[in-house]
Amino acid sequence: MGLAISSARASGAHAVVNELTTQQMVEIYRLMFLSRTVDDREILLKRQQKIFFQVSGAGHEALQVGAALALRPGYDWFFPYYRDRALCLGLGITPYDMMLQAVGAATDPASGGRQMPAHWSSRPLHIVSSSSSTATQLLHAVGCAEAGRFFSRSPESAAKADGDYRAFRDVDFHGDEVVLTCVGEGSTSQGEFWEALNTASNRKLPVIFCIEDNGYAISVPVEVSMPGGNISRLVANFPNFHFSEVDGNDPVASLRAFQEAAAHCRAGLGPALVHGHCVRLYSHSLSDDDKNYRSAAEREADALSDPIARMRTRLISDGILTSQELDELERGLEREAAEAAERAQEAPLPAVDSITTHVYSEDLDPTRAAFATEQLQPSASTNGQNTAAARTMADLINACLRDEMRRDPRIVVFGEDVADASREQALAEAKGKGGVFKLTAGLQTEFGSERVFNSPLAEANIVGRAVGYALRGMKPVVEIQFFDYIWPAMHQIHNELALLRWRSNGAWASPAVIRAAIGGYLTGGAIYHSQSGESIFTHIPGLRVVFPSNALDANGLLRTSIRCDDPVLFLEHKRLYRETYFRAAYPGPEFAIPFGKAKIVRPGTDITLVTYGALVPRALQAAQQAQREHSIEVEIIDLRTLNPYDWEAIATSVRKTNRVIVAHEDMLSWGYGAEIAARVADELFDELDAPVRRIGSMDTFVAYQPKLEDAILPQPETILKAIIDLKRY
Ligand SMILES: Cc1ncc(C[n+]2csc(CCOP(=O)(O)OP(=O)(O)O)c2C)c(N)n1
Ligand SMILES: [Mg+2]
Repeated sequence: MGLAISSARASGAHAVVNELTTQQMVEIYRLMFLSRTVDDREILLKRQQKIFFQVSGAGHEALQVGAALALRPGYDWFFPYYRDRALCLGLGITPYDMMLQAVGAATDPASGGRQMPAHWSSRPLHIVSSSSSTATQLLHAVGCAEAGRFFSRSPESAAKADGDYRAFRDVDFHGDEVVLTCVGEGSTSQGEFWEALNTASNRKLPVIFCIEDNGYAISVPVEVSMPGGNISRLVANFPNFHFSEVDGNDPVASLRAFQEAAAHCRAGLGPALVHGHCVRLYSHSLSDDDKNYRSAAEREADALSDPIARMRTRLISDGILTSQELDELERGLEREAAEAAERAQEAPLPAVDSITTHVYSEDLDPTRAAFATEQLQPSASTNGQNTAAARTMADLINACLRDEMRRDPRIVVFGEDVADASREQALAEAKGKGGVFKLTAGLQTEFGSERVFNSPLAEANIVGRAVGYALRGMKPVVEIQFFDYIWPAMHQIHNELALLRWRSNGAWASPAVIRAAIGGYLTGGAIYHSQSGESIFTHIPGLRVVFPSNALDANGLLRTSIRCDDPVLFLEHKRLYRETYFRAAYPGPEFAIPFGKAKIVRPGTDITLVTYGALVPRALQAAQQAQREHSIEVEIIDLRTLNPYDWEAIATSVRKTNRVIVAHEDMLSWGYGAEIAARVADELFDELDAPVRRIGSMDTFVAYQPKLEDAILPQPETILKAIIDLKRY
């Protein structure tokens, strides 16, 4: 026995084979049985309370071994889900690696003790760290395939470069690579499944979607979650797809299905969907008991379809192995699993002081001095652009995007309406759209439709694909048209984009930039075009949040966001896009502002006013009036970046003024100001001569009628009143 995995794969990788060798048949069985016995060993450990969670792949082994042997680890790309133990063993993850994750060891190569067992990851094998969120990975697979295609078409863009995120990871790609992603039939109800099929189909991407259909999503049977109960019927009309519906209990049929799917993808014909019918032989996980919702007859029928028992019988009846030889093979595999479990229990546990490692990039600190080029004086005419004229925030954001896209060929821009015109021929007569606020105007025309393109109207699609692009080493700078509609992408932002680096213990990262148009004061913007909500995002570890108040800062901070190695949410206030004040000359293509560096917009001695975004000009107005009419000198601090934020600037000012107001446009309760106020109270209590005051909008939404909008959002008068009140203490 002891066949190398590669020997089974070698003859199966490139062509569809009709006959499998004896060795290949044995290898298939070996992997299937190994998977089952590792599951059984983990179950034992869980019952002994030596591990803390178990979810098995029992019943899914045949389908997955078929997938593993049809594809090439470290060449193709893999976005599995939690049942995919046999797939991952087939690709080269060892039982010991799996046990290290089960015990939560420091040396767990998938996550360093951070993720539950069965949350696979291996950078060398191209198995991308999976989350527990069902179906999010499908969009990552799509973005990954797009990035692979991009690098294949412009290989020069893969070159390393110093001074930004590109310095830290090697890029690898192959023109005929395919991306496999797996999901249960229940999870196809997620919108992200359909969003992934949409783009894979439309862009003819080499993605194989494997639907592992065991008939249940925990306790919910397939006919309840899916109209008609059969996913193959529902997806049949997607163009460019190769479809196959296969007996997933038969590893040979499954292998053939994946070989055909891979051939379709490698030939550039489009994606494939392999729908495998399999069985879930155990309960959903060890936290579930399927006797509570399944009949005995049903469970017994599934047991009769056990793919391992079937394959065993086949090997004997085909004369490949005797029952005794199989017994020997199985005992050996059981020993392997048991030894792996024993060894893993000896492994060192993660140190508590390592907990915060890899929340953010350990390689590139966006607060570092190298990003501090603010002092650079713009030359008279840099990069062909006239620097003399005062430019709006919208202009200077657009200018930064242009400069960075010229400098860094890995930047792609996509989102709703961001292209000049998807039908390029229209540009012969039309001037182009370039975003509903025109922030991306002209980018498609200059950089082409491979780098600037429209997405479907689906925010999770935008961010999910951005994760896939970024983890391959590209720099997606995507647009969320209105902050009010960021919520469909929230799952991707919170559980994927911001989390990938930490959960994979630094092996993977997705440093994408999300630009979002935020805020009110629009007169008629109403509820769904005026929302704030930045504190919801500053509450997400791993995500940088930037909120410029003026044209120059927007330019410099966007540059840092793009060069940064962390994911960034870049908030652009719609009201500030074209304001007449705070315009600036074009500062040149190297102008950058480090994160975490606030700006004293107005020096003062009496009160510190901490703010950002659209409240900066409003605070300034109030401060000027306070000086004129009440002789109060207010020091205004524009935070500019909300995570990280410049605590030193706040503390230094409060030590001087002994009074502080935190003001923002977002709602007062549970807002960003609450955090700052609490920290001031905690760390600067002795410095204070007055309570910490907060200003925010009313705890409601923003109404359409201007009279109501004015009352809901904080105005200069609101700020002035607080200034006067606070000075009285
Ligand atoms: C987005 C999301 N919602 C809910 C859950 C909880 N959950 C975990 S697995 C599961 C059922 C998945 O069923 P299916 O996709 O058929 O896969 P199976 O477990 O049957 O292999 C649910 C509801 C989750 N992990 N993620
Ligand atoms: Mg299922």
